[in-house]
Amino acid sequence: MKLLYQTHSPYARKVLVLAHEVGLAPRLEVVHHETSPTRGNAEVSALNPLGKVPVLVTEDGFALFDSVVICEYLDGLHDGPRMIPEQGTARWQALRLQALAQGLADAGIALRWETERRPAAVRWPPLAEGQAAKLLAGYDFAERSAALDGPPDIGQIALASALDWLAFRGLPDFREGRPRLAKWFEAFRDRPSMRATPLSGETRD
Ligand SMILES: N[C@@H](CCC(=O)N[C@@H](CS)C(=O)NCC(=O)O)C(=O)O
Repeated sequence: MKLLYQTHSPYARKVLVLAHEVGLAPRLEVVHHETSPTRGNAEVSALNPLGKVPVLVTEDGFALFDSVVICEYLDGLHDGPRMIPEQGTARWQALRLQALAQGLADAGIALRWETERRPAAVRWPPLAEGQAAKLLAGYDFAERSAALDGPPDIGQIALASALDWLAFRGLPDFREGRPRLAKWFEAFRDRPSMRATPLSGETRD
């Protein structure tokens, strides 16, 4: 399978961390792609009309996006413990935490547009403040979340991928005043799946 990836994407990293966790990483050909709405990437856009990574091309040649769908697909390809719990509270805790993590990454990207990516003349500070507020509220929610307990699952993988990216980009610090989240993250970051997938690189708009 081919994974159209990006070394500085929290969404692409989530997919690759999951692949490592379930033993599927050796079956992936990982290819880095730069993407930005201001600079089209023809190869990515040919497979995903939204022009975003990650995209997974399956062994049947079917192109899957986005990261939530790819994770679900990969989780169906192995015989180990499911990263997306099949039922009960564990399922909804994990999926809700994944949704939170997706939203944190989305807010972080939106904040970066308002603080550095968009030309200074067309930035709007109230929008930056609103996105930063979402990050802080999301961190507080994660600090209180029961989903941090228990074995690794899609929620934890998504959250660790989002938080590590937010720290990598110097966005508001999730550790400050949140000791439980900070401790959980430090432990999760040490997992081989996280160590095997370091973030690097700059966005090119
Ligand atoms: N909801 C998507 C988000 C993917 C996404 O935003 N990827 C970014 C890289 S971090 C991208 O390729 N952006 C290019 C663009 O917005 O045109 C997912 O979970 O896969």
